[in-house]
Amino acid sequence: MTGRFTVTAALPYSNGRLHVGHMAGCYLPADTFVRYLRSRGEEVAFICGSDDYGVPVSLTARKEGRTPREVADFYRAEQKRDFDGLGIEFDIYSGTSATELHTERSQQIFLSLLENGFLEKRSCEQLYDPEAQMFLPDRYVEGICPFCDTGGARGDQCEACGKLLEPRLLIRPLSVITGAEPEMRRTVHWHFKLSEFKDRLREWIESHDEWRPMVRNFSLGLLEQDLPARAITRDLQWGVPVPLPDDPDAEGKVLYVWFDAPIGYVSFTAQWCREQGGEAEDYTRWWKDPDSKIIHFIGEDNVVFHAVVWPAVLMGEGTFQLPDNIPANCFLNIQFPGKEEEKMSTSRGTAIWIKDYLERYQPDPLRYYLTMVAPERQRTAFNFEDLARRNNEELVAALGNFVHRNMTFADRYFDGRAPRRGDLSQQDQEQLDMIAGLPQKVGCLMEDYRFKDALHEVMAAARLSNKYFDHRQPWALRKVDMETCGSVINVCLNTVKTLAVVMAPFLPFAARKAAAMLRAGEDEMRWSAAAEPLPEGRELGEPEILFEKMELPEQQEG
Ligand code: B3M
Ligand code: ZN
Repeated sequence: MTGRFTVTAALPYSNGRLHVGHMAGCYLPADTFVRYLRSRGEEVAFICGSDDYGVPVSLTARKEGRTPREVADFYRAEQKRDFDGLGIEFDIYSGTSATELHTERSQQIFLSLLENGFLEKRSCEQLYDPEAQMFLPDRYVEGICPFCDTGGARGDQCEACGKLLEPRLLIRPLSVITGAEPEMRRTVHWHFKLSEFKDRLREWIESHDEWRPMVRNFSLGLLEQDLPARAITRDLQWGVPVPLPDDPDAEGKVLYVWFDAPIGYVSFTAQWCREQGGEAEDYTRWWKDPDSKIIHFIGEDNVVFHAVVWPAVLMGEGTFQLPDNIPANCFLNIQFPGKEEEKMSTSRGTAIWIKDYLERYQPDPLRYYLTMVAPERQRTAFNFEDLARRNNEELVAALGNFVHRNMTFADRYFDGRAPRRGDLSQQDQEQLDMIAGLPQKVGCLMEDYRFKDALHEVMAAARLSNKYFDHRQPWALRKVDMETCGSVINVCLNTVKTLAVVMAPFLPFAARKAAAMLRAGEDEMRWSAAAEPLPEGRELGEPEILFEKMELPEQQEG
């Protein structure tokens, strides 16, 4: 795996703060992956921003008595704080309503599709709210899902079964704004002829047998069914205007939010290129050059849009590369003490907010836990007690302890310097071999998007290293054989260095501290330098604790 990577994470709707479910879904794995690539010295663009248009933001604006633009600007800034606090470092965090480049790019892609014959203007029936006097697209309507019978299904997609919906397919639909029973009215919309891409999509997805089975099977399953042409315009104010000034039918219409949102990845890349002092057009390097690999990190509910609709749009447009992989995570449920596992839900208040967590705790333990329970293959659950326990038993007792006991040992008995490596025993050599193989082992798993397994390898190495330390007993050797003791500490400090490099994508804050203690520069912290020996005699920094013990929420009260 070498070259240039365009890595995106799903654009959150700018209508609320972010919780642990969002992070586990796509932002944390994306950030971990990007940190790994950068450590390998790859060229990476890490692109994200908010999804501002459409019904979700409009509904929040209505509820909060603000304009959609105010809501989008407000939450975009708040979300950025959540990301910063957790160390999720995008190259750009923009917003679909925050740059003209997005309007231009979206309109241009719409026009290309029209020109290439993949759009069709059609008269159709839509739900209309007679009280509010407006059409009710997407989430403006809720009702019963015709596929799985679950109530409270939203007009765009059923959360329970993941199927794409249309408001008029809902059983007993009601207007979310007024509660009124909607009536049917005729309107005109541009439809995207998705079915024309069926064969190409199937061939393309089938050629990617390295994708996660959930993503592959779900998408291939959709291609087995009918793919009706989908309306990509809406009768709304808030959105990218349909760019057909000479067509009276286009008046008062905007692009559907799921049409313009993925284009955000492209327009934000253009904005970033410009901010870097280049031209907006330089985005083509990241999106049209076959040497660039495009990787979309998303949550399970977004698979249909990223693995089917968006690639079809790109095929229809004709000049873009298709995504190389779409690593989607499943949902993260939540489990409160003494309760059953349940769905994380903003509206029911069953979520843990990043902002609340960061008021009390360090970011790394949350990153650690969310990777260890990551829903990479199936849904898993967040449990706060489990987080605290794993922090204490794993981060503090294994990884943190190994680093700390060696840094303090060198500080105390070797004058704060890396001791010389003399003759090595078989155990010393085995420890060095174990560490030397670690970057490769962890790296292969990262490249396979198996972040949980990769982190397990790091932790297994930390545990073995503690065992090595215990066996070699440097505290006893110190009294009888300072030379051998020095060799053992030398091996251990080299272990700290390798661990610091391989933990960095997961635990960037702790890794930075460890690097500072080793006085290791950026070059020494590269993936390829992970097992290169630390210079003997190197003056070390002050020993510091990497991870604090976490108290369980109940214990704090008492
Ligand atoms: N905003 C849906 C969501 O937040 C949507 C993702 C857009 S990615 C281009 O789940
Ligand atoms: Zn359903």
